Amino acid sequence: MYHNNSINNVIFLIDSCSKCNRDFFIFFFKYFHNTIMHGDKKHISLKLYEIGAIKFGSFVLKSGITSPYYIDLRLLRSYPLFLRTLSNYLFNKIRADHISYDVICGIPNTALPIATSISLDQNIPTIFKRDVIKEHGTKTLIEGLYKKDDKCLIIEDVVTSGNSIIDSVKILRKNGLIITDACFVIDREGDGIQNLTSNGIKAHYLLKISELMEILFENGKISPDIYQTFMKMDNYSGKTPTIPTKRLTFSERGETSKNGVTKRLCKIIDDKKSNLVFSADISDLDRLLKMVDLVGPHVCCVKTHVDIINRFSVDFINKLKALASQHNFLIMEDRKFADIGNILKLQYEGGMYKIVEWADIVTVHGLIGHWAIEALKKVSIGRERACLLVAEMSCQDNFLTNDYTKNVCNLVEASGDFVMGLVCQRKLLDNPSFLHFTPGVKLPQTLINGHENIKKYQDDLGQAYNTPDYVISQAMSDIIIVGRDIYESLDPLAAVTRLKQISYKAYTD
Ligand code: S5P
Repeated sequence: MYHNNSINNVIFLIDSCSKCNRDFFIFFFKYFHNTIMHGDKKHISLKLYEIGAIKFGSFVLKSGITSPYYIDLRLLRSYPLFLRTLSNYLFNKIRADHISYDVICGIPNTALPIATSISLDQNIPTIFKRDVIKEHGTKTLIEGLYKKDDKCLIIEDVVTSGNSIIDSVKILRKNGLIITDACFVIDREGDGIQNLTSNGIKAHYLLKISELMEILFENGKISPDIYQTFMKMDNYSGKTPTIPTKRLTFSERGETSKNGVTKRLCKIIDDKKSNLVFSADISDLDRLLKMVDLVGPHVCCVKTHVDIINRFSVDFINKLKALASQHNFLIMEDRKFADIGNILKLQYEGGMYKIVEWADIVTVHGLIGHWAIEALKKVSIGRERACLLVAEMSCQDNFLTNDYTKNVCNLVEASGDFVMGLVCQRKLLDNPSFLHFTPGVKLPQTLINGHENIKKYQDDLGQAYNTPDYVISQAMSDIIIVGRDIYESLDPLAAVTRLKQISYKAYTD
């Protein structure tokens, strides 16, 4: 039972117990949870990513090499519960691998809180090696109690070349300690393990960097581009970083498409320097039109849910169309069709909304397959229209699987010109004529625990958010869709301006 539960859940359970039960739980849990399983690796990887401990960009490492990613476990000290969880994983690894020790030694600085956490939880004494000898007092280089021939286990956060460990081990050995093992969180898959082995140190670790990246990719946290860049690296250790190729401009992408709506949208985006879609999810018709009039000059498209509008009328549509031509934006109806072809046709052309008559773009779920597109195409003959297929959703715990997303991508690629792209959370298609639209976007702000580096946050009904910069630069999407962060803002004009600037810059940079 405990193997399948996340450690956090168990810690919560433990914390809610009486003192006596608590001790029993800790013993029981630690006894059984002594191996690192795939679920644990996933938990660690996603949590490290969530707290911002895995960064993407261009980083010069201690060894002088440039790497397109950086692992910063110093942040762990800001997340004590997770620090403790991770330290527990490491301790279980130590047990599972039957490592013997008298003392443990964390390598300064990042591994010190990890070693301390293990020490406190397991009542294991620690020592620590100073970088420079203290000039006053005892003038010791190694702090903490130990005897000659004590066995010392090294604790480290990340290993690339293994040199930090080897340097410390030399001094510890000179002072009479025996060192045969080192335990660390991530193997960056450089030549660290080889170097440690040739220095008589056996390596034990929780995760390889390639496993971590694969988990992030499979869970939609990094785009195929970033993943491929990583996979192409020599030994994944950052020795030969591949510089991502420059993206085509939107105008260039428009030229690659045969769809008139894509061409128009791409031109608008470059003319207005805005790859921002405003999601006008406002029920009050007058407020909606006022807001669209205010933000219209700064967006490439306005997205509606007409079925939430009180007092919907043809007059409303006429006013919206007038604003669209005045401020030069397209209109998208986010209908998310999901019925059989025949019903979908009736819904698109008829009823009180007559969507085909005024919406340049309409959204449709991918689950119906190619008949949905046939039905929409049939209705829109003689008009310049396009649709977007929903391949991924921003809400948490949704049922769209990777296979589903892949099928939708295949459908788009096989569907010809009527489909202009995808609603998704990251770049999924290489063909530049298809555009990726990503909702679930919010400006960065001080969030949980006051830490700005948390990328993902949510509303109280499961909507999960990323920052615009993350969506365009890291997830490599093309266009952001933003609703509440604009229309609920105290200053919608400032919000829309900032959002468009950040997302257009992220694309063009
Ligand atoms: O996965 C999705 C797909 C869409 S189209 N997640 C979404 O949130 N959307 C839409 O984007 C949603 O219907 C809403 O209109 C908008 C997001 O609104 P916000 O207020 O959370 O920015």
